[in-house]
Amino acid sequence: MKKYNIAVVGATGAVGIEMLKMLETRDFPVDHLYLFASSRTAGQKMKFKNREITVEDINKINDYSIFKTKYQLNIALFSAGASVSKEWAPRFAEQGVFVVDNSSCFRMEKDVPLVVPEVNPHDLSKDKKIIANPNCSTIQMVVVLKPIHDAVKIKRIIVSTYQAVSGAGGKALEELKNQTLCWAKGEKIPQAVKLPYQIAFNVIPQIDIFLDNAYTKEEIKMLDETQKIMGDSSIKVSATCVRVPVFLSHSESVWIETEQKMTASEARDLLKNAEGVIVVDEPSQKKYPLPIDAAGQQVTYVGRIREDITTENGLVMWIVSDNLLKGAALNAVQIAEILIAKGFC
Ligand code: L14
Repeated sequence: MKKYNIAVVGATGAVGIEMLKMLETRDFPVDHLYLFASSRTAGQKMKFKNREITVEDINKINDYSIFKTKYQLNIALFSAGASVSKEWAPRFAEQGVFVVDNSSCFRMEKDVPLVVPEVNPHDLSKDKKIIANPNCSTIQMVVVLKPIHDAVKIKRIIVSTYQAVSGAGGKALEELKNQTLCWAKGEKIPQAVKLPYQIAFNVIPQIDIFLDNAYTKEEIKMLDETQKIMGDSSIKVSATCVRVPVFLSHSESVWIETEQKMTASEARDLLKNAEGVIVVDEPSQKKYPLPIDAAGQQVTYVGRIREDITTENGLVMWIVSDNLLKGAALNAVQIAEILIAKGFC
């Protein structure tokens, strides 16, 4: 079986670490693996299968042709923030390397496919070297909604998210841990640094910056990205994105209005057969998706499916998935798997 040379840029970050795990647990056909990060964490050693790989400082590379000649890279997985992506993704792509970029940098560019493998793998092509990995909250929502949209056409989505702290990175995770420990010891809780306010024992209705229309950027990403991935600019999305004191997995309360009616039991049957989706929906048994159950899992869970009592063609549901896996690292690795399966590299 052919093997491929892979780079991970941002390897030491919360998502980068999961990218390595996904490549390993999914038995991705890796030949050489190159790890890059900024000078802050370069030099660190990371384990991959039985190998120990030293993280290289990306800023020490000034001859980009080595991505092709010396490293012979096929695919680079990026998760080092939008500014690194903006600078470095084109330098890899110009050397013929496919870049799967987890940042928001290129997502809405016309010639950049924005891909969720269960939804729009057909948007990938051999000559579009930069591919964007969507926002975590958007990915888990469209995986569940696409089969419903295909069946009865979704007109409108109203969603509130309950987003885990890991979305804001490893330092934010430390912040939640530390605040909780201080509280438990009866000590004064230190000032928040990574998040806008104390997150322990709190919820914060702000993720990313505010825009002129009073929505946050995260909320507008859910609108723009849903339309692009679903290939339908008529779908309306109004989101409220909220940070909750959960380590892993985003949860979402999702209300949809459809053109034709779909009953809750029809939706359940449809979603039972949907790729990457597991229905957990037995209220009488107290069974519904929980973030602590979704953490570490490679699927998206949906439950609490019910017919809306305020409108004819409405459904309400609860969607949960690991934000670092399907919301980031897993989706990126799945895109890489499709590039290989289609023979693009
Ligand atoms: O657009 O939970 O990819 O802080 C991913 C992490 C948006 C914010 C993105 C979070 C970001 C999100």
